Amino acid sequence: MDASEQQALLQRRQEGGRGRAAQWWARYGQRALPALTALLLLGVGAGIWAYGTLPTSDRDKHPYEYALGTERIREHLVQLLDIASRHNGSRSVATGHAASAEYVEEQLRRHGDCDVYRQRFVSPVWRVRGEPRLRVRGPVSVDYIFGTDFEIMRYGGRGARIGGAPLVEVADACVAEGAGAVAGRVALVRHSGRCTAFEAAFTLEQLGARAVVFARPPRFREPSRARVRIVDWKEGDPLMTVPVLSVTASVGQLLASVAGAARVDVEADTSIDVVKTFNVLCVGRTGDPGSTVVVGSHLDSVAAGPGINDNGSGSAAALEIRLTLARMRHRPRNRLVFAWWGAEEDGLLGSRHFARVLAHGWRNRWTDAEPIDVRWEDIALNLNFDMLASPNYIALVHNGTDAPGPARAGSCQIQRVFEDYFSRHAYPYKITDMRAGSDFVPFIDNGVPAGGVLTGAGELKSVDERRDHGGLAHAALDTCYHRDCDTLLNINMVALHRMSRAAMHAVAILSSKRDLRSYLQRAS
Ligand SMILES: *[C@@H]1O[C@H](CO)[C@@H](O)[C@H](O)[C@H]1NC(C)=O
Ligand SMILES: *[C@@H]1O[C@H](CO)[C@@H](O)[C@H](O)[C@H]1NC(C)=O
Ligand SMILES: CC(=O)N[C@H]1CO[C@H](CO)[C@@H](O)[C@@H]1O
Ligand SMILES: [Zn+2]
Repeated sequence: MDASEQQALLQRRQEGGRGRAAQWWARYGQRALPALTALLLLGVGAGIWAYGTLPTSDRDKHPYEYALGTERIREHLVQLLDIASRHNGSRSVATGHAASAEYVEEQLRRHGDCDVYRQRFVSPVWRVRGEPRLRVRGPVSVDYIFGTDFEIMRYGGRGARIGGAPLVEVADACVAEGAGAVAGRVALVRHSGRCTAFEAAFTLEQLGARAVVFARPPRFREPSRARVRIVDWKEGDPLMTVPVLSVTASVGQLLASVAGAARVDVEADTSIDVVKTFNVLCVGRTGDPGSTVVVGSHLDSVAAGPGINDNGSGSAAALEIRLTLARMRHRPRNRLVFAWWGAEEDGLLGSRHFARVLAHGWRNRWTDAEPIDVRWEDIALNLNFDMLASPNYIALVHNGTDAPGPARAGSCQIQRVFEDYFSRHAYPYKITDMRAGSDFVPFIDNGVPAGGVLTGAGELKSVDERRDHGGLAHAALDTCYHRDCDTLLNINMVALHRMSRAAMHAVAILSSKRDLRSYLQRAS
């Protein structure tokens, strides 16, 4: 076949094809037109409907997260700061905590959609009213410098004026028999290690010591301001009465060399009062109580400042999360309990009290009058929000692997929920430890998985961290940590925005999770 024949053949085929289509259209096309039009309109309609209902943007997929208003959180912080200013510049257990709690309670009662309870307990409050003195008279006489040579340890006694007391070095402060004749003397302790500072000091007080002086090991350059108190102190537990000082290793060495010959003067104008305080609980009315999610933050500040970042930012964010969920009529699958802990700055006493009552059936004079409808075995997990707006912040997520055995798998799952949020927004974040320092401790210690986010405190930002997270290197993440400048100016609004939404994300995801318990047990 040659080329022209082939072309002719092709042309005939095309014409034939066109011919058949034209015939079909002539026979059926006129009648099919309305049906085809209807089908087309139906398709367009379905498309529009699907577009309107299916989650298409990030905002549609995470409505709670986007509904959280950073400005509203800031408004709560303005209120908390105002409360602090009316209470000698602080919101501690002894000052503005109760007024802060009343503000939170009022907001919850009006707009929170939950049952509001107070859980009462007592907390020791330690105060230093004047500068303490430590003087040695004898072969050498020295007036030691407060803050440089010596410190008064926190919770170290109710104040005393001791003049010319004999000094005795104690070989082993942990065992009463080895303590020797300390009655009426000032006891110097250079080696303790087998017991806590409180156990050693309290043993010596029981034996009649008039004051206790701990010398620091040489590797520390400064005297210690650690607490000398039972860590998880509760009503009825003892507290120190006599002064407890810490001195540097070199001062300790000098004191030891003159012990026996020297006399010491100790003056301390301090007090310990045991005051009533409380946790505020907001118990949700819907969702399965058998898989309760406890969202906690601490409401009190240190005595030294108003605590607007520490930890007002966490508690204001938690409040606004609760109010936003209520406004949006959120119906969680798992019950939500929000807790504003008291006395965190005095050693997590509020959250420890909660765990002691619920997990261990501990009773104090108020527990029977407070029928709070939460059982420990009902709690599936704890989310903790502490400082969320440090000025030189790093977005930190707690390391779930740090949680002890039974709480570990769940804590890792919670960590992942937070990581999802930061990855989805391409926000830099870093994993930080979850061992001590905030209110998740009583939960993980009693088998409940926990997690949370935070923005850092007094630690310095490294050069590497600056590269990855911005801000200033060689500067503290929060230079106002535990100081009087922790005010609204100390709030980083970008951090507050990102971190509060991270918190909301976790609350929304975990409270809506089907089979939350088995989800938490799933290995990574
Ligand atoms: C504030 O301090 C003054 C003087 O120290 C004291 O009298 C007053 O009771 C304090 N107020 C509050 C609310 O703590
Ligand atoms: C998390 O904690 C575990 C155990 O304490 C540790 O081995 C791991 O390195 C930590 N991870 C990070 C990213 O810090
Ligand atoms: C996240 C954080 O740093 N929170 C702080 C809140 O207050 C407690 C008690 O001082 C600190 O230990 C926490 O570090
Ligand atoms: Zn603090």
